[in-house]
Amino acid sequence: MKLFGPRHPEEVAHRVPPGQRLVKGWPVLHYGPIPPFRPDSWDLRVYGLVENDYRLIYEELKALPNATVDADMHCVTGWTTLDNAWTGVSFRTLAERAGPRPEAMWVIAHCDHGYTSNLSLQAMLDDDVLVAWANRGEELTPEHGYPLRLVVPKRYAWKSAKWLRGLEFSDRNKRGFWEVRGYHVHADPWPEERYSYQEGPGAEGEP
Ligand SMILES: Nc1nc2c(c(=O)[nH]1)N[C@H]1C(S)=C(S)[C@@H](COP(=O)(O)O)O[C@H]1N2
Ligand SMILES: [Mo]
Repeated sequence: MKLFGPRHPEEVAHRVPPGQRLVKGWPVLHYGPIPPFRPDSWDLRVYGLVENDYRLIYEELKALPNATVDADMHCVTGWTTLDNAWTGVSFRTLAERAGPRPEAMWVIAHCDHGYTSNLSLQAMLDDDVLVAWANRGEELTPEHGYPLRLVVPKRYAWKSAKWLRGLEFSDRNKRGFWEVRGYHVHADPWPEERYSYQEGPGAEGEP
C-alpha cells in the first residue's frame, strides 16, 4: 500500500469518479457544530431489528478486533481524496455480534446533534465498511469525527457519518438527513447516484 509516494496519472484517473476532482489536503465538511466528546457518557448503541441489541462504551469498542482499510473518499460537492488509511472496527464485526433479523434490510447511522444517514444492509456489509477513530495512523481530529465515525468508502461521503452514536437495523428505508433533502439513497459515485430523482422505482422497498 503506497500512501504518500507519487502516483501514476492513469492510476489516479481510474480512481476519481466522473464529476469529481482530486484535491490536496483533507477538506472539512458538515452541517452544524462539532459535538464535544464526553467519555463518561459516550456510548455506541447497536439496535433495532437484531437478536441482541447492545451498547458499547469507548474502551469496549476499541477492544474489539481492529481493522485498517485503505479507502478513497468522494464528497458529492465534487472533491475526492485518495488513500485514507482508516483504523477502527469492521461494521461486520458489530453486525455479527448483534445478529440482524431476516427482515433487517436497512441500516440508519445516528450521530450526536441528530445527523443521520441510511444505507442498505447489503451495502453496509461490504468488507471495507468500518467505524473508525484514526486516519493514517493519527487519531481523528474533532472536526473529522472524533471519537468515532462511520466510513463507507464506496459511497458518497455524506454516508460516512461523523460523531457516530448509533447503528439501527430496520426493515424500512428511513431516509437520513441528506436523503430526505433530495440526495440518493444508494449514492454510488461511479454511476453518479447523486440525487433522489435518479432513484429507480424499487429504491423505497428492497435495497
Ligand atoms: N454527523 C455528521 N456527519 C457527516 C456530515 C454532517 O454534516 N454531520 N457531513 C458529511 C459529508 S457531506 C461529508 S463530505 C463528510 C466529510 O467528512 P470530513 O469533514 O472528515 O472530510 O462527512 C459526512 N459526515
Ligand atoms: Mo459531502
